[in-house]
Amino acid sequence: MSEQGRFVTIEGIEGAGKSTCMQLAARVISDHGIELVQTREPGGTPLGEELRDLLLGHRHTGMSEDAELLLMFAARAEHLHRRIEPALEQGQWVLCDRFTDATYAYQGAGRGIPKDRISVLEQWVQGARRPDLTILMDLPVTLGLERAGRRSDPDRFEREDLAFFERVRQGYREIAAREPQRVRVVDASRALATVQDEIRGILEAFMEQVGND
Ligand code: T5A
Repeated sequence: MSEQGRFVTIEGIEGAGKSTCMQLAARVISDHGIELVQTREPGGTPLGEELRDLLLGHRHTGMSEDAELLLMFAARAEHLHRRIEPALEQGQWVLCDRFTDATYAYQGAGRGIPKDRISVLEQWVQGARRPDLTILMDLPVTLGLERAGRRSDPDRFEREDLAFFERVRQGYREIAAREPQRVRVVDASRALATVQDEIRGILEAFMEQVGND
């Protein structure tokens, strides 16, 4: 049986540069001859992408917090079952734009849903599966929203107020403080080339460490 792949996630508030840096991260990993699945949450499967449309679109602006939380985990259950677990089992790596840290940050810190309720769903849907490495792209909320706003019409989350995103950012930083081994914080307010150099360094160090395990 081949060795299990590794699960790498990229997190951060709106406009942090996750999508931009996913491309670079994918290249750095593939350049080491590692087979890679590149995906995102919510989404990553046909059902997950439909749930993403419901979650980010404006057809259900008054969606309850619990419905939002459960839809995130419904998409995640499908994603794990159809894409993430099969890829990892085959020894491929998975690079995912957002995962459950986003749920703790947005639905937990942002919306105020207690952590222990989220952790029940995390256990149920994921079992022991957790990311092996998470890159948290951190930057001031105003800068992130400014960058995101330049690019597209606001989705349902992007219409939240500044205080919401401050709580989300803080939620992410608390996760990083609790799990410094897994979560590497990158200052994403700097020039793109500088941010990408740091991400490259983190990934190369991680691949070397995995190679030595
Ligand atoms: N969500 C998700 C939850 O609430 N709970 C969950 O469990 C999960 C999984 C998903 C939404 O769902 C929520 C969170 C989100 O609100 P999304 O589209 O996946 O939405 O995520 P967004 O954060 O909305 O994606 P964005 O595209 O806005 O942000 P990115 O990907 O971080 O930013 P990116 O790369 O598109 O860059 C934005 C702009 O900035 C420029 C880029 O060129 C681009 O124009 N840029 C820089 N400019 C200057 N300097 C730099 N260093 C730059 N880096 C990027």
